[in-house]
Formats: sequence, C-alpha cells, structure tokens
Amino acid sequence: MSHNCKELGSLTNKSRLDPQPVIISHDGAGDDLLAMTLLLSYSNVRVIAIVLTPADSCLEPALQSVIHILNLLHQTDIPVFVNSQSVVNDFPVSWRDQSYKDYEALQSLPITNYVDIMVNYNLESIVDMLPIESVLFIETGPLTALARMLKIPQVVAKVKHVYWMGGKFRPELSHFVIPYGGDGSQSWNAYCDPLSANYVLESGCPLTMITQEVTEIVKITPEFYDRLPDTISGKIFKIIYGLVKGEPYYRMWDVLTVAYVFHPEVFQVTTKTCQIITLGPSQGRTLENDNGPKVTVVHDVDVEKIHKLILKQLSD
Ligand SMILES: [Ca+2]
Repeated sequence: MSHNCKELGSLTNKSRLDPQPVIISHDGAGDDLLAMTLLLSYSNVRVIAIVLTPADSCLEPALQSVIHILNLLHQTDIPVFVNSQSVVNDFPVSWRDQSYKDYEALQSLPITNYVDIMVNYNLESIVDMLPIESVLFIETGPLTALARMLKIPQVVAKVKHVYWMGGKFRPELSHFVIPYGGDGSQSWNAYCDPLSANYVLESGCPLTMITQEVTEIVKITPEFYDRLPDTISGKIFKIIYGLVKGEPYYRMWDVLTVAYVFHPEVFQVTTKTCQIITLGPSQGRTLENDNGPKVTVVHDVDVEKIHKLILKQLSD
C-alpha cells in the first residue's frame, strides 16, 4: 500500500504547480469512455494524449464518441491516436456492437460549438507529444497499444508508472465473464492479447494491476446511479451507465482503474511476482512465480467510499 500512496502523494503535491502528464489508452467501450471522462475531471493531471484501440468496440462509433466527449468537456486540444493493430483474441461481436449504442445515446448531449480534434493513425508519432517530465500511463483495455509504444526507446524512458485494468490472481473468486476458448483463469484484457501483456510485464516499467477480483466487487448500484450529478461529466455517466445499469453482470471496471490512481487510500494492495501465460487455454493468466517481475496488485476496495469519491469528483 505504502508504495502507491507515496506515488500518488508526490503526484498530489507536485500537481499544485505542475500537473502530472498522463496518457490514457483504452479500447473504446462505454466503460472506457467513462474512465476517460473521470480522468479529464481531475485538475492535478494533464492528459497529453488519448490512445484508442478498437478491441471492445468498433472503431468508428468509439472514435466518434471520444471526439464527442472531448467536445462536451471542452478538451479539444488533446490529440487522439488510433492503434489499429489487431488483438489476438477478439472481444465478442455483441460486446463490440455496444459502441454504436453508446455513440447514439451520447447524441442526447448536443455540442454547441464543435471543434475538430487531431486524430493520428500513426501511433509511433506519439513521441512528438512527450513532455520533459515523466508520464503516467493508464490502460483500460488489452495492452496491445502500450506494448507498441514501449518498443519506442523515447517512450520507455518517460514511463513513471503503468496502471492497467487487468490480471486475475484468484480465478476461484471470479464467477462470470469467462473468455470463450479460454479456461476462465484469466482476465479479459489479458486474454485479448497475452503476448502484449507479457511484453509490458517484462518491460521493467513499474506496473500496477487493477485486477478482475477488485473490479468484480464494484457494481453500479441504484443509489450510485441516482446520485450522479447534473454536471456535464455526470450526465455523460448517466447516459452510458443508463444503457447497462440493469445488467446483473455489469461492473465498474475501467472507471475503478482511474479512480484507483487518484484515491489509492481506499483500496487494498499487495505485491506479487508473476508471469503471464502466453499460449494455450490459460493464455493471459497472471500466474504467481518467484522468478517473475514484481507488480503491485490491487485486490480489494471500500465500495461505499469509492462510490462517494467518484460522485464528489463528478460534482466539481
Ligand atoms: Ca476497456
């Protein structure tokens, strides 16, 4: 716990003068759009780029949703990079199609003064966006794009910390979202691209996994939904969560990942050494291994407190 608190403590102190640069990379689902929305509400960070991999989404509606939200939040100076490299194991088509419904629903929040946003299809050119300071990377999808970026020496040299929604260390606690073709021992974001996940794990970059275990205990409760504020950010949450809040399987996966970065004090973490299985039915599994790289594993959270903190943040 202390390691991460220190990390964020220094972020918070520094932020009063100089917002911490962050790159968020996501895979375009509604949950990702909300994670991005929440991140953009914090004034102590500076989002210098958004990277979109259409893994749990279809590219066109996901990209248009990102552009729509950046316009709604008047953050149109943030460049968007599209990573078109395919993943290994695709998300189910029915999940990806949800991105059309997300985009359609967002149209109920019209844009008054539309501003074009720079969309760059050459991910390697993200080096042009790198600041002098080190950068936090948040990934709420498979690690495909991040592995690509970490193959660029200038990017690796800038990584302060990587936060990833992925990893599963106690498969027996996970009773749903079993990947087809997999044995259920892995998180979706790892199963989707095990080779990239393994590349990032072995890159030597400091890595925190917001695991399947912790995300599975945070639901979108009626109390949380009803208290979403009437701010622009709150309305975006209301619209996207409004499409799924009745679904019994739905959890706060990617949003929780961003919330962890800012509120680590209400989470429980531990340190593990592990490897990632890259082949066979367990591919994507994070398996404890004494000889593997050390990672920070987020495994529990005070649900009531994190709900309150997110609601407060969206109210400001
Ligand atoms: Ca995602």
